[in-house]
Amino acid sequence: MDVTQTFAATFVDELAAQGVEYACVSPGSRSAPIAMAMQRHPKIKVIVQIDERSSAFFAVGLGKVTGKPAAVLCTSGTAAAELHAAVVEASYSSTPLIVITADRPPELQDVGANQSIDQQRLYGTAVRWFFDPGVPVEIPAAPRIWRRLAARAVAEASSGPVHINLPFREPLVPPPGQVPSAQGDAGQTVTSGRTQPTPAQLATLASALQRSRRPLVVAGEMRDGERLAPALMRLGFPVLAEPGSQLRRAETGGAVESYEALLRAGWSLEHGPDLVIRLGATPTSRALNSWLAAAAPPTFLIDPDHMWPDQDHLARHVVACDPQALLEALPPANRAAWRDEWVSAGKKAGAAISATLISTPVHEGHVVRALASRLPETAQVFIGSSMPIRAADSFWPLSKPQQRFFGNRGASGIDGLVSTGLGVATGRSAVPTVLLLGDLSVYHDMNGLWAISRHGIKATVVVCDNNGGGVFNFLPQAQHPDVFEEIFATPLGLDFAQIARLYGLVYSPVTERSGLEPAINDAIEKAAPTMVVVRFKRDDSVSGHRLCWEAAAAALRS
Ligand SMILES: Cc1ncc(C[n+]2csc(CCOP(=O)(O)OP(=O)(O)O)c2C)c(N)n1
Ligand SMILES: [Mg+2]
Repeated sequence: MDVTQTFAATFVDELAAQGVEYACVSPGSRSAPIAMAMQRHPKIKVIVQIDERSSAFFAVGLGKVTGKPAAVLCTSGTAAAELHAAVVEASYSSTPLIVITADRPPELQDVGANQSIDQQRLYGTAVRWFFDPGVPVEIPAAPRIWRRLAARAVAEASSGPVHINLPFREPLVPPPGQVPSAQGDAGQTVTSGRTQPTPAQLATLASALQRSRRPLVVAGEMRDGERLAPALMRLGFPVLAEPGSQLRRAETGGAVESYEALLRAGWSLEHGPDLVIRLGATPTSRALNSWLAAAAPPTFLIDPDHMWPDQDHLARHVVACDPQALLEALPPANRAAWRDEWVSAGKKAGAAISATLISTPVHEGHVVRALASRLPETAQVFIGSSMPIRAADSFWPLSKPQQRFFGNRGASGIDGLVSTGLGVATGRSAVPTVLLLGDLSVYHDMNGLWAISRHGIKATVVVCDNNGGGVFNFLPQAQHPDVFEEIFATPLGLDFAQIARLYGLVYSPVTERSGLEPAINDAIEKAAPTMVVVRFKRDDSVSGHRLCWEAAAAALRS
């Protein structure tokens, strides 16, 4: 058997032995040896997609939900460049991902050969590890070397993307009827563990907390954030947790509802913390970030992945260790009165917002509340960038323990969101998945919708169709009406009924508040994947948000 084929079978077998379960594959010739090995491997599920960009984002979704890297495979040339956006998202969100690009051999590089580009370090600093082993050759111990390559790729990808560039010489496929087999022993063991807090790290935080009267926890997007809930419950501090932190739930203890309203109302100015513990990514809420920047309380940034998520350079202590081990080791502190002040103010603000939503035209806030009220106890939501992620932060009440929230907050693109959401749905297919996306975002990754029917994915796509980029209506460019619609809002004027039909989804349009909850409920319960399209005006969103903040402020004053 040709060495290329044996290499491919062995390399793929070791990927599987290291726990890689999914391979997102796009068609091509140069990638044939690996594609065939993946398709034939009994433990690897192949997800085929034509669009490499969608394919790579799908793999990112799989990585986010499973915590294990999915492999993405493509052929040489522009195909490899299509993966770049997803690599960037994986890099900045510390998402496991293994990108495998097939390549021309050295003699076909830089000589004008067809479909050959420079793929060396194509993704620059966005990858945790790049390696090009060269064209496979027969040397002693080759199977061990090939297996090591796969094992190391998986290990290096544990907290971000890895790029393996594989040049192949022809013939790229074996003669018909011949199937290569893997060589060598599978399963080299590569283990790593979470960094435990040092005694000094613990002592510094514990003594600061002992002095603190008004400690506050701020939790941004985090994988597995829910495992911190018991420790936070025991500590009993107020927690400002965005949905993607997995900590906005009663089980966290001090989770504060509608905290954004407290900040916007200025209530927080008289209730400032004297110490902040930051967990996870930089918060989404602009109001929260600017309040923290202005108040600048002594801040402990818990940063296990060395991401330095501290845009305002506030952290006095950057603590690189496992947050769970750190929080669990802290002595209990009783700050219940302070916690309850925040929690009850949040409840008051939340109730005022609910009352306001009853009488205002539909906007994202209504969609979020309807989704929260109809979402099954066990479910996951993939929340798109732009207004959906902000609206979820502003309007999602406390969630149930078995509900999980994901987004592409690494680089906050509006690209690849359909596919990342469908990757999340596929990686944990036993629970209902809802994608909450803006209309431009759906358009940007319409190709990604194809996977739903091709791969039998069960998901509900809820589209906030405000005919354009509604987020811009909240920004200063909205004050320039002569250019605003053309170059910022960019209304598409697309008929989503036709998009749903093209990709085989049930189309469920909503225009009235009263239709929202039933439509979402039906969609989640239906066996057929459904696109719920909620139409509303961008202006109604701006005024509707303002009314909510005003009502909350009034309630807090009373
Ligand atoms: C790939 C990419 N291109 C452009 C942007 C800039 N951008 C941010 S929000 C947005 C509009 C998104 O519109 P839509 O998905 O309809 O969401 P809405 O703002 O209406 O909620 C754009 C173009 C981006 N974040 N990512
Ligand atoms: Mg929109």
